[in-house]
Amino acid sequence: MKKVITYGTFDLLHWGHINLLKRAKDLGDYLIVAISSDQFNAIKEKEAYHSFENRKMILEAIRYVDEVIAEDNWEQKVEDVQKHGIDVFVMGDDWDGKFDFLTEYCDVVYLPRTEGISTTKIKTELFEANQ
Ligand code: C2G
Repeated sequence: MKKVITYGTFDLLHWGHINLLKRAKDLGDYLIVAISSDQFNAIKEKEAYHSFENRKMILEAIRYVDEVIAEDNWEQKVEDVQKHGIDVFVMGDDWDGKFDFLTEYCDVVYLPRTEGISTTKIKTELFEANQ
């Protein structure tokens, strides 16, 4: 069984996230998603609308996702890859090159980001629409 992992906040889930998750799953047989905890989001200077628990519940409902774990820090990726027997690490290419150190442990794939959608865009447009 080929195992794939990806990391992210996945707040206000949208079709760009789904595109990423679908392509990630297509690279193997089992997809683990490590969702940033609320505490780690603070470190990333991101404030998610949905709590970790609710973002986890939403991701677990997606057909492409087989398991959801917590992402609590920047340093856990090597341990996660080894502990879960990961074959492929996947991220959107806004992270291109940032996780190449993992090539020692698994394949590293950066997939093109989906243009035209982002959580920030959703927040901004909803805010402006309600002025
Ligand atoms: N993504 C995408 N297309 C978009 C928006 C997001 O392909 N239009 C991808 C991102 O490239 C990322 C994933 O969806 O691979 C999750 O995006 P975010 O929730 O914004 O995650 P991020 O804050 O980048 O967290 O340790 C890694 C970090 O936790 C990544």
